[in-house]
Amino acid sequence: MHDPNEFEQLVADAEKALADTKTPDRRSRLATEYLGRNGKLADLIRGIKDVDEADRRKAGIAGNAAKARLEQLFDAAKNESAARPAEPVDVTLPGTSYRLGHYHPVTLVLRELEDIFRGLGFSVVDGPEVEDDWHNFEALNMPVDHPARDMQDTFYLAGSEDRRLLPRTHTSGVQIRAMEGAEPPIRIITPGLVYRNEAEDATHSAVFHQLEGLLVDDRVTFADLKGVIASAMRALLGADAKIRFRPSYFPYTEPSAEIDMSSPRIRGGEWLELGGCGMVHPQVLRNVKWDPAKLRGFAFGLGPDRIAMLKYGIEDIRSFFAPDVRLLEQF
Ligand code: YSA
Repeated sequence: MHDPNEFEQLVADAEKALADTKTPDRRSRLATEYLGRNGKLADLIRGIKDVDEADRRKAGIAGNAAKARLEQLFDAAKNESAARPAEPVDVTLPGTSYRLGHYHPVTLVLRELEDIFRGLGFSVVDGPEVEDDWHNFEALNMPVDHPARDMQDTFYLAGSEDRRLLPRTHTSGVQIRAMEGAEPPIRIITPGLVYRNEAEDATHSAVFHQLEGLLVDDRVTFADLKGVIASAMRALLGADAKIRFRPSYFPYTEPSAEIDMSSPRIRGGEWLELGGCGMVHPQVLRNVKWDPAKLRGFAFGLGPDRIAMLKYGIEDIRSFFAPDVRLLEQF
């Protein structure tokens, strides 16, 4: 700095800039520009040390005066904008519209099924997606080397050789978890994701949902199982939906069956596979220390993705797991 008059010039500039400034936001930025620690005033004050000795005192006084004047200017501007009444609200302007999200079609089916089964007296429980060998296989009557383990192609988690942890291949392990340490009777459903090392196509995904059900009490028959499944599916798909049971095999049920359904409104009434079911095998009850001489039960595992495909006319299961909001926007 060479000329103490530069302080006066700075105040004049600030006055002019303030007069041109409309918004409180701009004004506050201008205050920082002039009065901030690295602002224009601080710059000039730092330059005082370079002024000729004879004028240095005068420059100091001018600097202090400029600081006081700038503070006064910016304070006054701030007070004036605070005192001004707020802009009037134009109530005729259209409101802000927000985009609404959509539930995934599989979530819709799962929620509807949960409601239906709650109405039939079942409670909804949750289970872990990473399961151990005992719950996913062994307690379900599938010891190591049992050929039925090949019915589901399993991924294993690396580094878990001692406990053989795996992304569960079905929700049936939650049956064991629900019974272990509990007292009969029991009536639960458990929805969730399962994982299989499978080739994918329009009706097979390597990651998909299941909805497991389990009921154990002292007098339970296959007729109860048929009644529960038929009324749940009619509630979901309409009173004209038909259910059929085909003999099948699962190591944890005896007898076992495959459930098919048909509805005149879905693919022209074609029979479609819905899931597996059966009467709980006595060995499964023994594995959780329940007495098969006193207890009977039924269990089932349904495929909600396939049900959602049928209900909403979706051709390819893979679209449920693809990140495309155009699918979701339709529901
Ligand atoms: C059987 C008896 C019980 O007492 C309890 C449950 C079960 C079901 C058994 N745990 C199971 O997983 N059987 S399953 O392999 O046939 O799958 C059941 C349903 O899941 C199928 O009917 C189908 O609807 C669906 N599913 C199977 N693989 C699938 C699939 N959905 C999509 N993609 C896949 N890859």
